[in-house]
Amino acid sequence: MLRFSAQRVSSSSSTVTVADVSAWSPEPFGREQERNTTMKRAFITGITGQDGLYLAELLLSKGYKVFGLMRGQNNPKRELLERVIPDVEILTGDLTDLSSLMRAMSVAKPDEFYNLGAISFVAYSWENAHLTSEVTGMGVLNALEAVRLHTAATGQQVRFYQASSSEMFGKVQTVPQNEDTLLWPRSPYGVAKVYGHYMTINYRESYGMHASSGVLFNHESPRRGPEFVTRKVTRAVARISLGLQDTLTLGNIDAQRDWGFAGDYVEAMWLMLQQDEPDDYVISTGETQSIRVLLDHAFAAVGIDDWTPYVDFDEQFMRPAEVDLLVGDASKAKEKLGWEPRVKFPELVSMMVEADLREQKEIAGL
Ligand code: NAP
Ligand code: G4F
Repeated sequence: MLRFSAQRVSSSSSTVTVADVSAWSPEPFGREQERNTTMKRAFITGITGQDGLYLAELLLSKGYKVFGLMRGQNNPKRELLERVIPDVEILTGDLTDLSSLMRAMSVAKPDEFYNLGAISFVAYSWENAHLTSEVTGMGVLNALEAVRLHTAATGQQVRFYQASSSEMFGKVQTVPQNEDTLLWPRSPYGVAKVYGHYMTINYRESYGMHASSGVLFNHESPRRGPEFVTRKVTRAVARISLGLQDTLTLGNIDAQRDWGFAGDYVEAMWLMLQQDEPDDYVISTGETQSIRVLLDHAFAAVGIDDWTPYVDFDEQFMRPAEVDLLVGDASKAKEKLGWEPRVKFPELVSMMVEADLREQKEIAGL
């Protein structure tokens, strides 16, 4: 049973709304693989992001003590975190600052380190290629170094998860893509992720670190940032159906993505760190849809069969180099982790449209 409701969180400078999906209660995956998690400690970078929130909830539900890294001197998402996941201890720091990570490690003393922090918006990465390389690429090196130095100083073994991405496949060399597919990134973000991916493998091979990479395909939820195409569409569809917006402007609607539900995908992250041996895993649904099909489902959810009058094209949303087709083969994750996605694409889109309808009604006082 999936239940979603929108929450509004006010801060002094802005009002942030978030779909509260904390009521989402998964059937536990891989019970037989569960180690004794009594007060195990986890440290998450990217705690304020979509995946950080779901992962923190998952780990808290398993009895972990969870620490999250938050950047900035007055991050507007602090209040959101304190409301949605009050049991998480927030530590300040930045992936570009190794000393801040070391300080956070000395407090968190984690058994498991999930490196989810990144500049994650592909389009933005062309405009801010250097910054993206620093955070999304070099940030991984800093995270790995923080773990290595912490272990050297304390003797504590720390398992490490790196949030790798299907964007690394770029100009895809096989269909579907699996762990052996040649990487051919098409964006500064993709290049930075390839660096982080191989650095994670290198630390595993060089230092014997329990370091695993999840090569995750696109995953979405009501918590997805509104800059990404799924949430941009579901939010606009909700607003159009409520008479709050006339049209939706997009770029390349022929691109195809393998879209899953973020709540399912964070389970795979956790499972990777419960294995005796570290490894790399593709996580995907195995099904791909174009943005046209996304539009079909999203508009149908509010009773609109023909979306063409509502959708415009603008060159500004086209990318210098596009990833045309992504579809993943997650057989290894199924076989070794016992992981499979549960939420199907139509259900995911309906869930997001419904959450956006609730949120937009609340904002508009309808
Ligand atoms: P997201 O919602 O964009 O969250 C990114 C997180 O990174 C935010 O918490 C952000 O903090 C943090 N961050 C940004 N710059 C930072 C810095 N300099 N130091 C520390 N933290 C920083 O991303 P997501 O969708 O949850 O994805 C999580 C991870 O998985 C990312 O690494 C992403 O690249 C990767 N990934 C995502 C997908 C997907 O489809 N969602 C697929 C494959 C891989 P602020 O809130 O302060 O900005
Ligand atoms: O939703 P998107 O911005 O996601 P994209 O580029 O696939 O990246 C996401 O998934 C990656 C995994 O493969 C992650 F690593 C990454 O961090 C991020 O989470 O765009 C999806 C597709 C693209 O082909 C884009 O060109 O939608 C197309 N699109 C068309 N019009 C648009 C728009 N994308 C956005 N964001 N906005 C548009 O108006």
